[in-house]
Amino acid sequence: MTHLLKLAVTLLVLLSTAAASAHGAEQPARPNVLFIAIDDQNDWIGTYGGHPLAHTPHLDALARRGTVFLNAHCQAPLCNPSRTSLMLGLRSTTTGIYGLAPWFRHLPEWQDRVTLPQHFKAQGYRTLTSGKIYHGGIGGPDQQLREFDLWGPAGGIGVKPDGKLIPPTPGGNHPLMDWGVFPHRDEDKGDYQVASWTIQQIKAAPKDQPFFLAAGFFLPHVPCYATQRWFDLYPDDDSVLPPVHPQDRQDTPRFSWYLHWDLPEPRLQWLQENHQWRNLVRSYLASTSFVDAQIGRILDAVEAAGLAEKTIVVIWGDHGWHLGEKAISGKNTLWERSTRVPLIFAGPGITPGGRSTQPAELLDIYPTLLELCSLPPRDDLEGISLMPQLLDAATPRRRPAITSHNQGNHAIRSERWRYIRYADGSEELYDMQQDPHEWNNLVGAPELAEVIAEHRRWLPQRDVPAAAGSQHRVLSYDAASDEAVWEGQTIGRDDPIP
Ligand SMILES: [Ca+2]
Ligand SMILES: [Ca+2]
Repeated sequence: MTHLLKLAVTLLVLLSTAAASAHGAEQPARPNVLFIAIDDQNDWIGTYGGHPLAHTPHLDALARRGTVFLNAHCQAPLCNPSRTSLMLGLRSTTTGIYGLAPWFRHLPEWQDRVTLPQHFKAQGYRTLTSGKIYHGGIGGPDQQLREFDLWGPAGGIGVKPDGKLIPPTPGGNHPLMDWGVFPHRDEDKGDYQVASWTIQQIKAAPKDQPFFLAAGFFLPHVPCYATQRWFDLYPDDDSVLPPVHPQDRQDTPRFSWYLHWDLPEPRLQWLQENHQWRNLVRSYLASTSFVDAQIGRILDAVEAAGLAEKTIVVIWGDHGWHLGEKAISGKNTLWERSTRVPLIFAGPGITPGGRSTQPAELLDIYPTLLELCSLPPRDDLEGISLMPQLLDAATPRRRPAITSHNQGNHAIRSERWRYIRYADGSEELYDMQQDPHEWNNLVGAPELAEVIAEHRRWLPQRDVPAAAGSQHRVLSYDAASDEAVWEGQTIGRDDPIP
């Protein structure tokens, strides 16, 4: 070898080493993304500590291998607005998508908006999906192929009992309001099939093209049906019940009821009177453990395929769920039980064992994944990359997490506090360190005026009315007439709370 050639080889080695270290040691240039959603999953997950008995060994193991955001919150406490926000990288207060309709492609301003998977596709990724990622209503095969390259099973409930397992529920005995154990096979559940299809895609993944693979689990969304083995993980006694304060709503504003005024999800009082509270709690926990097992099957497949070091895993829930807290079941609130969600990242470039208590938003997933995969950043996203926390979980974040439910109603969650402001100006403040169940509304305390002022600063500047075609769980408020309208029905100031 000539002297010149030796020099050239040395230079090349030096250059490639520098390029590799710029991306972190041994980190693949374009890792795969495994993007897993869990519907209506609150913080009842082992590593989150939201319920002391929650049995989720696979999520807990993933958390140890990655970084967990313990103070992560949805941008809207409802499927369609939360998922639309995450996938577009925009708040519901920017799009006006607050209800279960419209599908954002039906609005001219978002018709061509590049979603998270579309951005990956434009950068050469193969995009695949199954189960519930979007809320639905996407349209026929042609429209579907605009969103993802390949569509697997739709998932959902799967096998159902012949009739409802619980007594008729108030507000029309909605078919989804059901839960319990009945004899069936796990293999016949929609979520099992979503996991099986996802595993097949991992096994068959082309070696020369990275993938963005989305899997959306339906449970623990109601109806929470599970087989006996998942119920057996939980005691059949009242030790499973979450702590509730019997007079908890005495210091919450009347307007807080307007956010979930008239819904099929039963109130706590109905659950108690019909001996369904414990059954619902066990069914929800059983469903969570079942989904955890499906996620475990997928993660095992990633490992078996030798892709663990080449695949970013991100797991998120679209919003939480109340199981008796604040006198209700369901979502559609601005409290912790409804806004706090699992958010876990693992894979190349992510520090193992990280546990961040900094506020994080689902909105942050989009820019974070772009940075993790070294894709071109975008300047039109409202989230902020979590990369600093994925490297060092203690890195502070200035911005609190913001959740909105319809125009004018917002929660601001900082590291210590939750501040809520409703459209009629009524407010709440909770000290989450001293009062993790949010039992004591401190908003009137004069010594906390500065805390309140600091949190008020973060109320969204842009706060648009509901978009055209908005339907289901849509609330509007007119300050001039002090009139609130819930799903087209005016709520009077003295109307009894349903
Ligand atoms: Ca949901
Ligand atoms: Ca209270």
